[in-house]
Amino acid sequence: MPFKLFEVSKPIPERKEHTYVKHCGDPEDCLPKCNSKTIPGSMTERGCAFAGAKGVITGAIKDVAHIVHSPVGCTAYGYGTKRYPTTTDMPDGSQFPIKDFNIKYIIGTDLQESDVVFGGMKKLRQAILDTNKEFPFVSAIYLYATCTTGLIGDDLDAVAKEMEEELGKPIIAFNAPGFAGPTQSKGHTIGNNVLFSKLVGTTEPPATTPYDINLIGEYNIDGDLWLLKDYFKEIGINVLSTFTGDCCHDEIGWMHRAKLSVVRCQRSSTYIAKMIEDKYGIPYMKTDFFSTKYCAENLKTVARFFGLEDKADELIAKKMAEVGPELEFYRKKLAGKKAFIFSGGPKSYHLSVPLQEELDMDVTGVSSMFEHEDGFEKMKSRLDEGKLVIDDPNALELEELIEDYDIDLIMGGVKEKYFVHKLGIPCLLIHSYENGPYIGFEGFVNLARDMYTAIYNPVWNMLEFEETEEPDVPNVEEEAK
Ligand code: CFM
Repeated sequence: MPFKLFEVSKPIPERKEHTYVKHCGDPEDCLPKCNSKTIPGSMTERGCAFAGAKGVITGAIKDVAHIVHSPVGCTAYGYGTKRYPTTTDMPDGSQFPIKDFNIKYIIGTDLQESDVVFGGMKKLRQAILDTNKEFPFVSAIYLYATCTTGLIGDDLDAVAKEMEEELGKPIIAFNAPGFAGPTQSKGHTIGNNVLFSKLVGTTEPPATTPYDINLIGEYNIDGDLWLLKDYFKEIGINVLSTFTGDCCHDEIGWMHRAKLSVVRCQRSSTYIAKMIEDKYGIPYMKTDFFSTKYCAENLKTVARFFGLEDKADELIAKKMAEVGPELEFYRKKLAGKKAFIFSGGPKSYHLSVPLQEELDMDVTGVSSMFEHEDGFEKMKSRLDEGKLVIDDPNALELEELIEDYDIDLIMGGVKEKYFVHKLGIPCLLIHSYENGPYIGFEGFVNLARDMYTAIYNPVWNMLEFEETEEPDVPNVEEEAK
């Protein structure tokens, strides 16, 4: 195995199982170990289950107040959104009364030691009353358990039920304390289950058409959703509900009225699409709109369902004529550049083939924070012989990877960006994006442009590195003696 992953520092032997070098002859189920608890001592970049529920699934819902039942840290953590912009447009044509809509309402219960000892439900009730008084215009109030309240056993469902009756406003509890699972992925599942069981089937849309879809797992990162919505509109397809980018509380309730569910992010939200299919008989399809090739293919597949393939062809031809020449420029500039993709999971397989086939880049490997076996199968199937597939890499491993594989560009998140820059390598944000949207035809040009400007930035030629000795790793056990 050419990949000497664990030589930077003290090795963590168990990490070996989380790394796989693709050999085409290997059986299909030969994958890195994944979706398991983080190994102690490995400085993971994962998020927790609360982050998965609030940060990913519900945080983009624009007309609700989110109460995080926690000491102040989780509230502050939950306040940072994923850069999912929203409009003030409501489905009935009205406007939500608050202008600065990109700041979603988040309220904390600021638990203290006495609340931990005597219970925090009283404080939670008060927070709901205060929220209702301060923000009477929100459509619903969502409550979040965190590690602290999960451990002390506060019953959020009971408080939600009691206060919903008292206030006459929907109050929904999400019991996804940080420790509920090994990663944020567990929070996705819980978020899907709660929204499905509590909301779907409870409201009716203002109007329906024979061409209505649910666009599921599209969170409108830097405007991705708006681009896709425009494409569908041009084809003649109506997005009845979005789960959950730029969406309203009531929209979730009428997802059972769509004709088809289109699943964009397959890790975080296939769950609800499946539950809607099982209960209401609405079929779903898993899709991929990153890059011109996938976007064209998948728009056609969705359009075909409604007999609108000709319209899709027209749109694709028009878009390709628009983006083709610029993409060709970037293809020449990016050809042969080595990229490593580190996302939560899905973006690692969405982007690997487009980078290779449409931009002639060399994808050295991919990794994921929280994917499960099915996602890793897709990642592996989209890579060539000898490429790397890594579960939950830590900073030291990424550092070694950059050095050993002579990487030109890391595609990752804010946790990696600055230490990668310190190594003299560009790092492009593919979670929240640099200058998105990145989805669809125009989005792929934006991505290519950002990769080009990152790699060709003259700053990388101005850096000088001094050779330094690797410091000895202190032996904590010895010193403690
Ligand atoms: Fe789905 Fe997403 Fe992703 Fe995700 Fe995420 Fe994300 Fe991601 Mo960051 S919902 S799984 S939990 S595609 S925030 S928009 S980029 S890790 S690969």
